Amino acid sequence: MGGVREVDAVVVGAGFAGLYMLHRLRAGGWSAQGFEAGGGVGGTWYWNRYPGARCDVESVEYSYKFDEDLQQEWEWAERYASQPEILRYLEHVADRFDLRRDIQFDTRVESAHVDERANRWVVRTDDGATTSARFVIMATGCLSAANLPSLPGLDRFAGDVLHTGQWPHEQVDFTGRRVGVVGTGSSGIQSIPVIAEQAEALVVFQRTPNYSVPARNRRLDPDEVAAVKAGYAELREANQLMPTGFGSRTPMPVKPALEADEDERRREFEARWERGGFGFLAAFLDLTLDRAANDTAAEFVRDKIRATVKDPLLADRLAPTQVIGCKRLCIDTGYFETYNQAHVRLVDINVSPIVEVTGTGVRTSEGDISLDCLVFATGFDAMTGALLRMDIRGVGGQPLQEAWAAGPRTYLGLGVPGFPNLFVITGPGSPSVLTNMVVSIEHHVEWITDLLEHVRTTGVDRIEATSDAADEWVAYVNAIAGMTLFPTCNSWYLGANVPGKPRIFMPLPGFPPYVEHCAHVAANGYKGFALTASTG
Ligand code: NA7
Repeated sequence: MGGVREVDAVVVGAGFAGLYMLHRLRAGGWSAQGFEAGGGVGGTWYWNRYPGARCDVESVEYSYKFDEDLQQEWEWAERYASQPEILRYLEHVADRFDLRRDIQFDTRVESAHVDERANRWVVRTDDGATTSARFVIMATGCLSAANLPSLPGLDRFAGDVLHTGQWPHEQVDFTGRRVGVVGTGSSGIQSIPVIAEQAEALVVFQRTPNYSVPARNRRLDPDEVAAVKAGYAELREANQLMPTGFGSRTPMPVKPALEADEDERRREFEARWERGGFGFLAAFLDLTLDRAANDTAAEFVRDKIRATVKDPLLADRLAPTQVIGCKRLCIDTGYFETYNQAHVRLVDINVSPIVEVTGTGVRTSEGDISLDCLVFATGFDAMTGALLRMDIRGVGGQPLQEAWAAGPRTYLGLGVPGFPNLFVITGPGSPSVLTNMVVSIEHHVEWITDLLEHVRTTGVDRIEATSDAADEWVAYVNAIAGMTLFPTCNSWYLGANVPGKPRIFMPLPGFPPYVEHCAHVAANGYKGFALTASTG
C-alpha cells in the first residue's frame, strides 16, 4: 500500500473553477492537490469539442477578471469565443500562474469520505491513491456529467456513437456519411449547421423545439477590444450588478412589454434580433416574469422561424410553444436555415417516436432510417450529476446520494449539511447556470478563500452548513424561482431531462442579491454555518 498524501485542500476539477481555486489556495499559503479526469485543463471546454461549440456569453465578458495583467494581455478573436479559443485561454491561464504542478490529470476522484475523528476527508482516486485533506472543494462543473439516453438496441449499432459533451480529440469527418443527431438544445443547435455542411444526409431527432436567436458572431475589431480593455474595471463592475452577471453593454429594458404598443414592441425585438445574442430577452422588463409579456417575444421568434424555414409544416414543427427563456435560450449561426437544405430532415419524435436503435440506424414508429453515425446532443445530468456520480460520504457515513434523494439540499449552493469542510463551487442553490459562469465562479472562489482565512485566524477547524439554514435556503430558492416563468417547462434547471431525477428548481435567479446575501452571511460570523474548533 502506498502512503497517504496529506494536503490542506483537495480541489476536484480543473476548469474555470478549479484553476482559480488552486491559484487562490496557493496564494493563501494552503497546500492543495487538484484532480482532473481529463488529460488537460479546461473542464467543460476540454470535453465539449463538438463542431460549432462556442460560448453563448461574449468572450470579453466570459473571462476572468481577477488579474488585470491577464485580462489586458489576452486577445479575444471573436465576439463569441469558440471552444478551441477558450481552451487555449485556460491553458494560458494554467501556464501563466504555473497551476499544472498542483494538478494530477487523467485521474478521477472515486470517493471522498469524512473521517470524523480526524476531522479530515479521505479522497480516493482511480489510480489507487489516497489523499487526506482538511477541505474538499468540488469544482466539478454544472454541465459535466453527460446524459446519454438508454435507447433500446444502442449497443447493437454498428456505426459511431458520439456525445457532444464527450467529443473525441481527433477531428470527426462526416463527409459522405449519414448522420443522426438526437437533441436540439444549445449543443444540437450549434453543431447541426456545421455537421450539415459535411454530411451526405442529416436526420435531426427532435423532442422539444427550442427558441434560438442569431449570434451575429464576428471577428472582433482591435479598436473595439482596446476600448473594452481601457474600461475593463467599469465593465466588470457593471456586470456584477446585472441579474445574470453579464450583458451590461446591451441596452437596458425600460418598460414592461405590454406597456409598449405592437409597433414599438416589434421595433425593439427587431433591433435586438439584429444585434444578436441574449440581449433579446432584455427587450422588456418582464419577459421572464409575465406570461403575456413572454408570449410577445415567443411569437416574434416563431414568426422569424416561419419566415426562415420554407416548408410551412416543417416550420411549425420547429416552432417552440413553451415559455421563451424557460429552457436556456440558444444562440445560433444558421440553425433554422439548415432545414431548407434537401439533405437535412427533421424527425419529430413526439409524432414518430424512436422505437429502437438497430445495427444500421434508427427505427421509428414510421420506419427505419439508415445511419452511419449517431450524435447525442442530449445534454447533461446538470448541477448534481458530477457530484452524485462520486461516492461522497459525510457524517455518520451518509452518502450524498441519500442526503439528496429528494433533490439537492445546500446552503447558499456552497455548503451541504452533514458534509463538513466540503464546499461546492457554483453548486445547486446558487445562481450558477443562470449567470455568466466565470463571474459566479470568481465570486464563490473568493468567498471560500475568505472563509479559509477566517478559519486560519480564528482556529475554527470544522465548518458545516446547518440543516435549518439549508432547509430555509432551498425554500427560498424555490420561492424566488416561483416568481419567474422558469419552472413552467421541463428544463434541466428542474432536473426534468433525466428520468427519475427529483424535480426541484436548482439554480437561484438573480446574481446581485445573492452576492449581497453571501457577504451578509460572512459579515455575521458565517451565519447558517456551524463553526467549531476541536482544539484550543
Ligand atoms: P440541453 O440543453 O439539455 O439539450 C439536450 C437536448 O436533447 C434537448 O433538446 C432534449 O430534449 C434532448 N433530449 C434529451 N434526452 C433525450 C431523449 N432521451 N430523447 C430525445 N431527445 C432528448 O443540452 P445541451 O448540451 O444542448 O446544452 C446544455 C447547456 O450547455 C446549454 O443550456 C448551455 O448552457 C450550454 P428536451 O428539451 O429535454 O425535451
